[in-house]
Amino acid sequence: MTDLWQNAMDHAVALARKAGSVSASVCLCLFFFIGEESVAAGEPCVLTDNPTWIVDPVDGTTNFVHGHSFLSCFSQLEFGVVYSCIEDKMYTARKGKGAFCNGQILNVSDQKEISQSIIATEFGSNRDTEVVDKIFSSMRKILCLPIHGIRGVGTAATNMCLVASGCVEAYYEIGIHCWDIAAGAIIVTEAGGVLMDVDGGPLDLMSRRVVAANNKIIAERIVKEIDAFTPLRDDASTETED
Ligand code: LIP
Repeated sequence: MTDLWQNAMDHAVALARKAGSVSASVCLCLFFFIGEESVAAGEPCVLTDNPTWIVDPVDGTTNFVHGHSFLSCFSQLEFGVVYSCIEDKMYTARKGKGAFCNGQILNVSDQKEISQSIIATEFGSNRDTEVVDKIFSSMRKILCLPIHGIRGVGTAATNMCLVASGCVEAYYEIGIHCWDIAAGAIIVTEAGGVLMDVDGGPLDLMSRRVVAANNKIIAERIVKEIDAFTPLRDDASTETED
C-alpha cells in the first residue's frame, strides 16, 4: 500500500535540500499551509485537524550561513525535516520511527547532572528592555546553577537538532514561532527527548515558548530558572510581532 506520509516526507527532504541551495518555490496542493512568509503576508496561522504543512524555508535568516529549511506536518506532528545546509546535514524524523541525521540514528544525551550539561538558547529578536532583561536574567540563573556552558547556533531548528544528536542537553527559547520549532520538536522526541512549555506544562506549538531536553530531569531543572513571559501567540493574529 502507498505510504502517503513517507511520500510526503521524501518530498519534504527534496524541498529542504533545494531550499538550502537556491530559493525554492513550494507548491503543495490539498494541504493546508503555515509558513513564516505566508503569515507575514496575512495568511492565517491556525492549526486545525486538517493535514497542514508548517514550513520555514530559511531559519536563522540573519546569519544565512546557518540557513536551514524545514517542513513539518501537523494534526499530530507526523514528520519533521531540518536541513543544515552549511554542514550538509539532513535531519529527519517520522512519528514512531526514530530520528536520523544523514541516515544515522540519533539519540539524546543520557546526562542527568545539570552541572555537566550544555544548554542552548538564543537572545531572540524582541528588543523591549523588559524582555531583554528577562532573557539575560534567565541565562544568568541557568549559567550559575552551574551548568557546563551555554551555546546557540542562531536557529531554533538546529539547536533542537543538537539536542536530538546529544551535542547539547537542552534548548529553550521564548519568542520563536511555530515554524521555527515544529520539525525540531518531532526530531527531539523521536531521538528520545522531551518537550515542555517554559512553565513546565505541555508544549503548545502556538505559544512561542519551548523547552526541548534530553530528559525530564534536565528540562524541569532549567524551567525553575526561566523568567517566563508571554509573547503574542502565533494563532492570536494574522500579524507577527517581530
Ligand atoms: C530565528 C529563530 C531563532 C530566534 C531568532 C529567529 P528566523 O528564526 O530560529 O531561534 O532566536 O530571533 O526567530 O526568523 O531566522 O526564521
